[in-house]
Amino acid sequence: MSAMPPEQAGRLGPSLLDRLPPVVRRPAYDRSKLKPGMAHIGVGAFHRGHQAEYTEDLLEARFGPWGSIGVNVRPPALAETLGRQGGLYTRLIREGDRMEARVVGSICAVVDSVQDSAPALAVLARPDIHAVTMTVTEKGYCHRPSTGALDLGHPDIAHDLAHPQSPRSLPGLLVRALELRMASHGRSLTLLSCDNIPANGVLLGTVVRTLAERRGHALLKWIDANAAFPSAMVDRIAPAVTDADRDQVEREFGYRDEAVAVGEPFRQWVIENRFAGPMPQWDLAGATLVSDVEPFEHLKMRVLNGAQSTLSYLGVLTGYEHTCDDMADPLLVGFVRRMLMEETLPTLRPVPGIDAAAYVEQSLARLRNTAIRHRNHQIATDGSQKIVQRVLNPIRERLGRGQDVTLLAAPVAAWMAYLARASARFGRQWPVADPYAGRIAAIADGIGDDAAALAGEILSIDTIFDPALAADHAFRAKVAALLQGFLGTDPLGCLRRLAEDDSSLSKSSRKPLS
Ligand code: CS2
Repeated sequence: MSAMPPEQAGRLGPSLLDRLPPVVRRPAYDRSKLKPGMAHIGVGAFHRGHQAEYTEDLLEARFGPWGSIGVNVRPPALAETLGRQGGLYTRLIREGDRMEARVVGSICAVVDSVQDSAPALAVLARPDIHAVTMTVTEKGYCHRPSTGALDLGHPDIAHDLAHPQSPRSLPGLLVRALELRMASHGRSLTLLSCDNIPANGVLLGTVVRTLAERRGHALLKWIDANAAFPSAMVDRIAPAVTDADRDQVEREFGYRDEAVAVGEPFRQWVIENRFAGPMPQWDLAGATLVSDVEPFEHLKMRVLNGAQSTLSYLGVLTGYEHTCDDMADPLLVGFVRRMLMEETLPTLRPVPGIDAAAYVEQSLARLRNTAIRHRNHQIATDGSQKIVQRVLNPIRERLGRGQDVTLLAAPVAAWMAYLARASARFGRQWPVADPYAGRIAAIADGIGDDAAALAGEILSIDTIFDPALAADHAFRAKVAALLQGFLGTDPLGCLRRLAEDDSSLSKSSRKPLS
């Protein structure tokens, strides 16, 4: 690769754009003319690797006032990284030995609003902002995962009910921004969730309306008439960025970039075509606009994300570091393929233009990409917020139809084992980040290794497990049996036994694991 001469090396920023090495693609539009038309809350690696790149493609295809103001409401602050670089960053696409670099310019400013909501509110209430998009992770919505209702007991929601003008939660921030818009220019707003949650627009609409209702009927009425909450399915594997990635940019391209983003070549964005006002035409950049996102999101969350979560828990239990390490183990790959083909696919509605079995193979191929160092512990993070849409919903549907869930019970039990093994009782085998980590560790400390009692107690957490599901005897028994194995000295022995003794799967079809 041709690096920039060392004497010119510096920090990425607008003044460096004309001096980037030719191998780095740069904005093909005049960035000095870029005006903001939307804001994005949560400018993390995923946003930089996905939506901001779609916007960049759109600006190149048809230039318009669709720069994005990045609003950052959680640490780390962005002022010294992306902010100091004028919103510019390098997006690296990696696959095998191949790497492709592009400096993206679609984020035109960055606002940190971590301690105080005022800077964020000032942006969200601006009349030239027509859309607010967001990636705040599953737990940012302050909902109960089992039902999608706002969790009124959430400490940030309790705070926002008492102090609505200085909110801490995402729902509180959006309600206050809508209130400010209603009271000033009155312009409509589209609020587009880009998080991996089923019916994310419905969920966002629910948490915002529930909170707004408490602020008064007039605000709720205004929101119903002037705001839209379309759903969207987003997809690109974008692991946490490491020092090695930043150092590689410096070494190969000759400049320092503190806001590098890394991703795989594949990307997809399916957006519900229901907006409150002007919107960027992301369809010109490859996004798909549809009237119903649900079949797309079920396919993606149950197949790709379901595979990732399953592999992450089983992978940690086996001692592997990354998804691509899990994918080098024939036992794990065989199990996951079979789970998806036999139990997950039959729960899916047909998706226009996509063959589901081919999608499974494509997903597994993506997970095999050795250039994407996606840590199992990263994917395992916040599992309590992820397993409902990835695993529990297909399980519920199958049980409702009297179908078997032997294979899908494995990720549930593996998730329980992952959290239990992080407890003092099991020797704190790894640190866990999950809002339910403390509660489940306390359960494990109290119960110890009685797998049936442990599974029963975890299944009784009704904000995660729908009570009817938790009460299903067959499901409980399968989870308990697998959990016993996953807590033992040979955690994957039970998967191996499933593979060797197919009859233990109690299935009519008897295909070997391969
Ligand atoms: C991953 C997702 O960490 C996780 O939960 O499963 O971030 C996944 O990589 C993306 O949804 C892919 O689009």
